[in-house]
Amino acid sequence: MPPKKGEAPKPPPLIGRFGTSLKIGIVGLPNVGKSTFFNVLTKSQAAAENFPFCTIDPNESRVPVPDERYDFLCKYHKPASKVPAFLNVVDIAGLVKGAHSGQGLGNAFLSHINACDGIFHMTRSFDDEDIIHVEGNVDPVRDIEIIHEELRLKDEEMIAPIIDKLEKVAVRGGDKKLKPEYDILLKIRNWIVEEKKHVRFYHDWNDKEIEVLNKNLFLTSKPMIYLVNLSEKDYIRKKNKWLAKIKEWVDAHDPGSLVIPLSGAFESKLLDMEEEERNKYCEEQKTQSVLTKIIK
Ligand SMILES: Nc1nc2c(ncn2[C@@H]2O[C@H](COP(=O)(O)OP(=O)(O)OP(=O)(O)O)[C@@H](O)[C@H]2O)c(=O)[nH]1
Ligand SMILES: [Mg+2]
Repeated sequence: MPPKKGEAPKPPPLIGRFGTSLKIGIVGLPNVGKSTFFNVLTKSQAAAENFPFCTIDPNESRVPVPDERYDFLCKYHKPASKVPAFLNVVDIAGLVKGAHSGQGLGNAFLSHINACDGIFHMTRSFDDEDIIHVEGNVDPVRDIEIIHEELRLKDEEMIAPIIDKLEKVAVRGGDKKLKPEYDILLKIRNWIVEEKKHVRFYHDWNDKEIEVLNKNLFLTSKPMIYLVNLSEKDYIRKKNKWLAKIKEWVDAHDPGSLVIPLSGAFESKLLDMEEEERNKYCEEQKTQSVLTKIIK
């Protein structure tokens, strides 16, 4: 149910098993700037923090999370070994329509998303005739819906055998202990399959339901941050015709999730500069890199 007027919206429940190192996958259509963002994120942080970051493979990298409290503790206690919190970032290949049934690079990549705790959903809001758009034109709201539908369809596929298996024991087998779990799964299925919604969109799952959701980690229950890739010009002037539309869409469908504008082109440019030049450029343009904010 939507919150009543005047009532603050309830924050989404946190679904998932989170450890000390989080793994975030960059997801989006092909050619929207995911790898560019992955590169600037991993390189810039390694350089800025002077931390021996570890590339796990070309598509997965460890990014330390900047934290003044941590720096303060290290300075005072001078521990023999220092292990900052870090984020594992995974650059996942582009998804296209039909990916859940194996289109494009399809299914394998959906399983890469499955291994992540959260999702950076990258959308393209920059115009550039030279960069092919798989859908023919720039329309990030449509693109968000395409990606969402693929994730949802994958969950649809995933929940079916879970329910079948449980039905055998809980309903036909008459194992009463399992009946509540079965009923919860039916409710989850109804939400995903009939309502055609993401698990994350519903904020009123109760504790028992969250327990079942934690046992079966659906793609659409993963926390999502929307990254809007702008041209450098739009990023600097903080204006882009799609931003309000995307924000509106997210507030209406996925309330509570963050929308962060960035510019892959701008961040790459900064990365190629020496520190002094970079500071001067940011000062002149009255802007700064958004990478630290994203990581935090
Ligand atoms: N103009 C412009 N081009 C960009 C920007 N970010 C990325 N590109 C270009 O877009 C193309 C695709 O960028 P990638 O980062 O490889 O895109 P991707 O999302 O990883 O693509 P796939 O791996 O194919 O899914 C490259 O030619 C980039 O140079 C940007 O902010 N502005
Ligand atoms: Mg890529």
